[in-house]
Amino acid sequence: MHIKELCTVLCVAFVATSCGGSSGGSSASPVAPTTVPVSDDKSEDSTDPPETPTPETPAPGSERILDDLRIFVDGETTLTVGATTTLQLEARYTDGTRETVVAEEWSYSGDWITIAGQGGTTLTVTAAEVGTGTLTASFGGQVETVDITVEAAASTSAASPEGVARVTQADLTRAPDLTPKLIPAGDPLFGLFEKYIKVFGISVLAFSGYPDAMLVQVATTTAEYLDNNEDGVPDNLTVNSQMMRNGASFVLHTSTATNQEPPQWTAVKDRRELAYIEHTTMMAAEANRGGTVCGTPCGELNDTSLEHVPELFQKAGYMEAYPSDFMDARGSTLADAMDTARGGYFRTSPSSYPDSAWFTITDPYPYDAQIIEYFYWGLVANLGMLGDRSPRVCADIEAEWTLCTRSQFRSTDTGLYAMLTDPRFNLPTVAPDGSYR
Ligand SMILES: [Ca+2]
Ligand SMILES: [Ca+2]
Repeated sequence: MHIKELCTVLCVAFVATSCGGSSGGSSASPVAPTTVPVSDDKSEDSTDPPETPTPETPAPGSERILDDLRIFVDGETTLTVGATTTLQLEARYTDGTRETVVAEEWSYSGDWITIAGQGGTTLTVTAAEVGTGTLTASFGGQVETVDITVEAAASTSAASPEGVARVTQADLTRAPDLTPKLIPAGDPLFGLFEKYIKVFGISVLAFSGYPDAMLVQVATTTAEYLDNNEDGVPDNLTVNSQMMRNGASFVLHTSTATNQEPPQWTAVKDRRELAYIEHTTMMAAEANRGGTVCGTPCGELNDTSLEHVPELFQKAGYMEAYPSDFMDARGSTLADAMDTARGGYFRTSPSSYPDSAWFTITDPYPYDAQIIEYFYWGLVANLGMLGDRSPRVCADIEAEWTLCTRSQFRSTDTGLYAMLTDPRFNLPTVAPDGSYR
């Protein structure tokens, strides 16, 4: 193996340059340097930042004598494939002074890392493949070695320390398994939630008592919206990465009280184990397969996931991935479209709107909440999920939204329609039908 061959060379160099020297800190064994863990050698120093180089220069006529070298690693000495770290070399002198120096030579054993860059006193290395070995620097006739381990990148796709329900990098591009899974004993969320399904960048968390069939329905709707062409990968990876980073989660509960926080959520929401979740959308047990946006008022089944999934991917995904277009504040492209739809800018809902307005919500929502609502109405109208699907819905919603059919929406709300069809955003073009792939 490369490691052995090159290590032999380095060991020879090590013996030749350090035997009998005053290199007290360099305890790497000349017999088997790759087996000496750096933590045994300099556990106090190796991961600390180097002290500020001492600027003092030797007094005239005197000469500093090099006593020791130390390699400082920025971050971990265990890397994953593809990770980068930086190293610096510090020279320590017999008079107690020390300084960061430019190594005369850096070398390493094997192919497990590559030198990605060298500038001044800094060396940048990238982990190339799984392996362990040493990285060596020479200066002033001495040699110093640090052990580095490279682990498989797959380790980053293992269950997160935040628990099995936390979306990982690997989940982002993996076709979701739409069967409910129990939070296992020992998991950080065990006892808080009962079960979960992960769908690309979103985690669907359900409290105990939530019907499995509805959990599956929420996850299915989520998959259909996020992977609208149903090819097994999300249509907008940027948006899903954003949702992964901020822990976007559905919280499925069994409370039937409307307009108040579900007690099951109140009981756990401030737990430290849930601190990674920055965006949530609550959903009661009204996600019926075959249901519609209109639901009961139209004599149909409710499926509130059709409304709530767009709400979460707007606020936790699109808004943060494309702030100038989707931010829930005045001045974004979406906000401008909404102001047109309401016949003007209204910071809070007015009691009446200009006759030209078609988004005429009077519920006392703040401006940011109105934008999420507006985005939802436009999206589902464009997907034909209102009057095209449930003709009776038009009368039910007309106090708030009057563009009931797809054709009404497209011919009137040209601002939002342009956003929904902008190829940069890859928004859904087909209504979810309860079946994914
Ligand atoms: Ca897709
Ligand atoms: Ca489908």
